Amino acid sequence: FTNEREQHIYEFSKDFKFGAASASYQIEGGWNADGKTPNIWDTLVHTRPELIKDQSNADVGADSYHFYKEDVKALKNAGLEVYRFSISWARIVNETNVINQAGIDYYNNLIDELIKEDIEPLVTMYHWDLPQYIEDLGGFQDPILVEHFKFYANVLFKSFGDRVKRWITFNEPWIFCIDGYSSATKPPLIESPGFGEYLCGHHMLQAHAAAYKLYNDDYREQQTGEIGICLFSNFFYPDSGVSPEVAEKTQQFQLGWFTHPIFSSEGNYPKIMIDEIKDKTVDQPLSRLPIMDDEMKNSLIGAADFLALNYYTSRLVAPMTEVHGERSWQSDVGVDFIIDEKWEKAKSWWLYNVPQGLHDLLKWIKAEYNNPTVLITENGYSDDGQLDDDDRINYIKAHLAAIHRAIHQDRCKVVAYTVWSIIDNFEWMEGFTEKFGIHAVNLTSPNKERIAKKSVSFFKDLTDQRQMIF
Ligand code: PNW
Repeated sequence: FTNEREQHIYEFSKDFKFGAASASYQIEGGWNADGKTPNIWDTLVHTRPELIKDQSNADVGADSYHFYKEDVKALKNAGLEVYRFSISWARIVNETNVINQAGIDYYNNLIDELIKEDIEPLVTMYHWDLPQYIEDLGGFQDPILVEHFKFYANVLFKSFGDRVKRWITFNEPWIFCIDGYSSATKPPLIESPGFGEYLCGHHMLQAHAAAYKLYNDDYREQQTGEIGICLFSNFFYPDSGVSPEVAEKTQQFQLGWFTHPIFSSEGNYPKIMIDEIKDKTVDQPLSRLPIMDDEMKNSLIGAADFLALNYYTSRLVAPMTEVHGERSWQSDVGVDFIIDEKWEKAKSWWLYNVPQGLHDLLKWIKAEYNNPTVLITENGYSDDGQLDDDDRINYIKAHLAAIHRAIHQDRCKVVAYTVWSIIDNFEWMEGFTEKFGIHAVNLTSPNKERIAKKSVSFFKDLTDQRQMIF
């Protein structure tokens, strides 16, 4: 009688799509199969294995390169209607910019299998696995990235655009720019805080705009699809003694960095971000945040048909007490992030269950950008991999309830939800020590069986009945 909460029935219309997500490096294996060249993750796990928590790698892993049909069955078992997966750039284009037919064949087979089972392919073009040869040219710190991405995007639209109707250019630039080019906590391990992350973000935006324009100019009329970008965000609440303006500034620095150029009517980086970074660049004639000229600004305004949002958790914004280096994104924001002790923690050190943050974030997006179409493309819960994953079910239900409130109380245009993840997989620097899947994978068996967890029956019931009780 103490913790009893009033229960509600939440109904989801047929138009709201449920699915699951994955990413190429995390599930495929086949790291050097059939003409695939190395990417920055292959390089990291082979040259610096000690940086991965369990010294593991994804050379084979769940081996979706060979067992993709099992993934499609897993989706079907859960009654899911959308599969968000990513394409491995280094499988499609090799270092001499020659197209690798075996890579094209692999994704053709996967897409055809999905369509046969009536599951929509939702394709991420880039989920962190940059071909090593492009990194060797400077990667996201060099404008050459834009030309290479455009070439790659053209191959994807031409090869798969007859069947793929929703494209996502980049997954979570906030993470891969800061971790990859500023704090050196993920590949390519470049430590250039206060510069590298902004340069990376700038070229990422240019590459996004180039792909969007290419789709508009050469493919949209015939293929009639949509193209968006996938952004990660927390929702930021002010800690006691911190003003709402400071929490708002933080939101602009994290999500606004990429949404303001694309989804606002005025374009460019958020003004507060431009101003704050310039203020903190006193010894430099130029700001560390690259200047967006009018051409770039105009190429980005409106350059997305939807926002793909990855939401996992929230933070409280507190005065800065830790040192974040002389310069960095964090010291530019000028705050620390802390958590509320009441928040329930998952296995991942950063993941706390704060469903209200998703509702508040969706309201923020609606108000800030005139109610864009949003797909929740990642949300999920990590544990030790137990099949009775009640905590995961509880986390997912709470977030679906938050989405439901955002849709029905606030008229936010949320149209889909793809849970992270369809199967347990390689969790980046954490290796296989944290599990996010709704299916387990028998990694030691030759057939890599996918084993349904309890959360699969939750999704099966939800998609059958289009409602849940929570
Ligand atoms: C996402 N954080 O990354 C990625 O898109 C997935 O590839 C990944 O497996 C999944 O979430 C789970 O981690 C995140 O620190 C990385 O708040 C870090 C954070 C959030 C998401």
